[in-house]
Amino acid sequence: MEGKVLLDKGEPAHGKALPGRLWDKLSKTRRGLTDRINTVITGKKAIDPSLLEDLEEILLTSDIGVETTGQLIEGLQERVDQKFLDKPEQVKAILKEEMISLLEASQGLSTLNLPEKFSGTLDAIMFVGVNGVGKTTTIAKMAHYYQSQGQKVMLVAADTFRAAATEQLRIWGDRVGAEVISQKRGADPAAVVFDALSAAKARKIDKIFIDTAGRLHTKSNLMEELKKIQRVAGQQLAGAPHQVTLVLDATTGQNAIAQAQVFAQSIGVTDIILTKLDGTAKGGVVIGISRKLGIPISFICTGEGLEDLEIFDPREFVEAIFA
Ligand SMILES: Nc1nc2c(ncn2[C@@H]2O[C@H](COP(=O)(O)OP(=O)(O)OP(=O)(O)O)[C@@H](O)[C@H]2O)c(=O)[nH]1
Ligand SMILES: [Mg+2]
Repeated sequence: MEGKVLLDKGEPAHGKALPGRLWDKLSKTRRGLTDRINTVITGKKAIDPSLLEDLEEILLTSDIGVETTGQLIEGLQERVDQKFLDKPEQVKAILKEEMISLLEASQGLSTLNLPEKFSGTLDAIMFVGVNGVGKTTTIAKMAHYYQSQGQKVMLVAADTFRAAATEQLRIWGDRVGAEVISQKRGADPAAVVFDALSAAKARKIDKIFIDTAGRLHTKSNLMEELKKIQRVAGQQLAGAPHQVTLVLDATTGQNAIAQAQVFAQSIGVTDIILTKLDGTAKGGVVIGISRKLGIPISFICTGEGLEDLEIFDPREFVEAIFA
């Protein structure tokens, strides 16, 4: 008798944690995905081809991508064929686990400085991406994040092309209390980085964030400029840049995948940050990008403020877009 009482007390209240900040921020994607899936499975008695077609359509319009959607639907079909799956209400739980394992597979490929890692020596992190994706804002958030972890950070204005770029980085630098290294407009970005690394070594900085110009990934001369920055950085500091972080705007959906492929092929990318997940129903693109490129996602951004940066956690993310 007594044992039974104890067992009852030990059970979690409703088996679920309270929805957190990420849950609120990802509401648009969740509505597009979960609410629509709920609608198609409610009242269905069996998993028939028309249900799978409806699910396929929903996954595609959430920007998960054609191939990844195909893989998820095939996985469901196989389970139906093997009689491991027959109830429509089981579909969500299976899709969720599949998405988490797709994401975890790419995260596992990484051996680099993901957020938890603190090397104890100077790390140079170069930010790349097309115009307006959120590079400069994300650098400010990262600087703020690492400072709160007790690290010394420095920002480098290697976008010497756009008139207001250095000024914008300065304003963020002032706000977070980090030093910003810059030169005059039109200076060689590689030279700016070379000098900044020298200053960072002298000042015992832990992390230096390099802001590069927003550039169209189709312009090869601009890719050459990024390669030059990489080369010259390595001459000043062995192994620099230690990370090449590609920033992608989640609201651009499948176009973000195309950009990622070009950057990955041209200059190499160590990790990806997805921004603007707060304003979009296309959050599924995170899963497509991860599966297609096999590049780990280090952080995601969900707003314009300094605190709107989250360490990417596959399970937490999928739980927030899939209820
Ligand atoms: N809603 C939302 N807006 C964001 C987020 N990240 C950046 N932004 C906004 O996106 C706009 C562009 O951000 P920037 O940081 O200037 O982008 P960038 O890549 O540095 O742009 P360029 O230097 O011109 O290439 C700004 O208005 C930011 O406030 C985010 O996570 N959510
Ligand atoms: Mg910028």
